[in-house]
Amino acid sequence: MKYKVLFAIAVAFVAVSGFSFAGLTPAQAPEGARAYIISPSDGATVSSPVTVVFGLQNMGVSPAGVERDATGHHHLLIDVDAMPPAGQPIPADDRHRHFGGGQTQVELDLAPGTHTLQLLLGDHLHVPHNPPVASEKITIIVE
Ligand SMILES: [Cu+2]
Repeated sequence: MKYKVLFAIAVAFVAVSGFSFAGLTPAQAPEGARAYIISPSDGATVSSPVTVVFGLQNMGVSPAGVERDATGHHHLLIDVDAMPPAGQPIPADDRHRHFGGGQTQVELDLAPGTHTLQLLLGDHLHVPHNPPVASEKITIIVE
């Protein structure tokens, strides 16, 4: 639950420093930045728990709360249809998972059925970069 604590700290920082969410300036995405899901592969049939491994090119991973150029932390969107809005922190709930500790993989408990997974990088304040660094959305079948 470390990511929830880090998220809370970042939200508290934003509140204290008086920024409004709408006024956040997203971090610039470096040239050629690319997020991708290393595994599972698109269309795979898997069993729960599912190990999801996050890939990132031309960009580094920093924990939430650490402001450093050309870095961010991973978010995994689970069964999310619409990309979270630009210029705002990515929601934190069961379908928008934050990896604010700088993690690059997760063991996911998923109910049997079809699910989609997509990565979205966020900056130190959990705001998607400009332009957003997101993976392709993959579909998996959980037995
Ligand atoms: Cu985050």
